[in-house]
Amino acid sequence: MATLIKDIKLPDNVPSNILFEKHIEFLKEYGQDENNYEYGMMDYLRVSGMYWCLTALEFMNASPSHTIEEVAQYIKQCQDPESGGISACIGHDPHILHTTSAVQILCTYNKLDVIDTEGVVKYIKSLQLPDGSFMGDKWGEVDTRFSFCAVVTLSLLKRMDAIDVHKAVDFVASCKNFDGGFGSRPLSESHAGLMFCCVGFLSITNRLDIVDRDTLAWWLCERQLPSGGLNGRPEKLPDVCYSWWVLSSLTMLGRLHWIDGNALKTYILACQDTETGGFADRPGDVADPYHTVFGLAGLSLLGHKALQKVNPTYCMPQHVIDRLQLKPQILLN
Ligand code: GRG
Repeated sequence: MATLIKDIKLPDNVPSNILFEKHIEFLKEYGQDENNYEYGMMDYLRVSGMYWCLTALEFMNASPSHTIEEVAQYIKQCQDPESGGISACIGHDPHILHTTSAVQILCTYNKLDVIDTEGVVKYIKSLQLPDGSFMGDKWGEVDTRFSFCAVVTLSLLKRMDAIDVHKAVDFVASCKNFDGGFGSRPLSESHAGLMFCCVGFLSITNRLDIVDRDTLAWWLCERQLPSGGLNGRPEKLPDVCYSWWVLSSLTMLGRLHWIDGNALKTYILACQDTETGGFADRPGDVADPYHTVFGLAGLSLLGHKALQKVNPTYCMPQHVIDRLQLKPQILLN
């Protein structure tokens, strides 16, 4: 069966470097006006949005527009005293994704003491099902993203003992496909984003022996298109966020050198908005904090010296992971 290659043509004038000042201004101003329509529309992803903005600024060694205390107090108000989970914004239902983002932010700034961490542990534990999988929240959606969030959060809190790790590993192993990749649930299509979640999960649980290393790394390398950009699955367009999901997975597998790093670097730099600042999914599209943090994280993995070193498993500054004395498994070349 023929494979369709969809791709884009890079613009003629690709910036030769990171537009630091523009990105810092873009991130500091993003979503600040509470009276703005977009502010209300972004309620459902606010705490994760804070993680994207703050982490991107941290990678660039820049400080946020709010004080760390203000950030921590906002997160505190998002914690549900009953379940212990953290929501996207004040008054919403808690969800594992925002609970993880909140813990990542608070660990980065050494501010875990503002929330009830035992409540968070109780919440994550309550989401594990008998087959080892995790729900995203009390409404029951199951996905390997939530398995990853569970172990990221509990390992940052040093409370991996709270869940059944063996069963959690069995569930993720059951999501492995014939092509070496992983999907969101057993028999679901392989996807680079979920590959990151499953490889990251196995890196934290020290079970990377479960992956078919070279088959998986080959599938990930196949994501690189003639433009240099990466897609998330066959026959899809490139998107700068896969610079992170794919590259971090290849790094954990010790196979980063299997892709053309220079071509990818050019693609990522081309996704910068030279007027507004920020990175977009593809050159010329509208920039946002999600694509900005993962574009910068990808450049950090490619060895950009002016950026802080990123940890490939946690997508957090390496110095924070070192401070917490965490040692997620990374396979050597
Ligand atoms: C960053 C530490 C850290 C945690 C986040 C939530 C999560 C953990 C990761 C998300 C991984 C991810 C991007 C999954 C993709 C899910 C999916 C099936 C997307 C498909 O969306 P489409 O069809 O995208 O819009 P493509 O690119 O395939 O067209």
